[in-house]
Amino acid sequence: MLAEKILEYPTNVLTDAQRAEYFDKGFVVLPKYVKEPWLGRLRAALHDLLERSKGIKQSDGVFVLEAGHSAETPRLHRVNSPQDHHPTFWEFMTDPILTDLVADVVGPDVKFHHAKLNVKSEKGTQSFKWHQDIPGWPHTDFSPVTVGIYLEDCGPEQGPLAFVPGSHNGPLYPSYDDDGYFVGIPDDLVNQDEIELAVGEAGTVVMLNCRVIHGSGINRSDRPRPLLLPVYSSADSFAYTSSPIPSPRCGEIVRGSPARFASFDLRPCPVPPPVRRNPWARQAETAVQAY
Ligand SMILES: O=C(O)CCC(=O)C(=O)O
Ligand SMILES: [Fe+2]
Repeated sequence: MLAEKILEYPTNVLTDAQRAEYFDKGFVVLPKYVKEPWLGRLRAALHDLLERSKGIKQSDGVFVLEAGHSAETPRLHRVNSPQDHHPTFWEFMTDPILTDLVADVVGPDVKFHHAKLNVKSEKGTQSFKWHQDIPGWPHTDFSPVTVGIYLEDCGPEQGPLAFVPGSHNGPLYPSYDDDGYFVGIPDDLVNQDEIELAVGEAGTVVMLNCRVIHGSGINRSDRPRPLLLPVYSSADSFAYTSSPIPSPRCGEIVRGSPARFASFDLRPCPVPPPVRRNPWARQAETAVQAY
């Protein structure tokens, strides 16, 4: 659904000012939006996944490990599709606490696309280089939104999400190298003076539009930075490719009704090369682990 149409609906959760901020800047931060008991349940689910990762020695399609990972000290960069590996995550991602919120920026009919849980363990992790998400999973319009939920407090030293405000109104960058790896956006295209950090206490939510330039630095602190990142779109927005982070739940309508017609935004959207490579296959060589 296009922005003009979305804005015809009243909001459920956001104030008009918060929704205007999302459409103006490409992101909005909602301090301490998720509270107990959800926070405790989500942390317990993360704990279960960390326990499960202890048996893993190499990154695979689910667990992306950080250097130094061991059974004694599990160190995770990311868990792909957490909603398929612990029921609490899917229950949360389909609860009105999120789906009503998402409806405020995509319209009343909401479709799930994929999710990840970026743990960014303490004491030195890979960063997420500057990038836009939509070249990773192009859609017929630009309604897709990622909802980031900080499961623990996140300060500037923990590698919080960082944004170039307003960049969702600029061009989209092709984002892949000649070998089919997602490489994001060159650092020199980003003016360091414009960057805004999204920090906050546990439960703080960041909604980011699929076009906005964002990234995050190395977590050099002694605390992890677990950030749950489900992605949704309007029900009438359709992906051009299969999801790079697959899930049997991709395409599920989590609020309202399925679409009978697709929505089209005529602004160009770059598509991935025919063969995409697994970024985690060369984790040591590149900091890009994004979209
Ligand atoms: O976890 C982060 O800091 C950023 C992750 C991100 O942008 C992505 O996974 O697309
Ligand atoms: Fe991203």
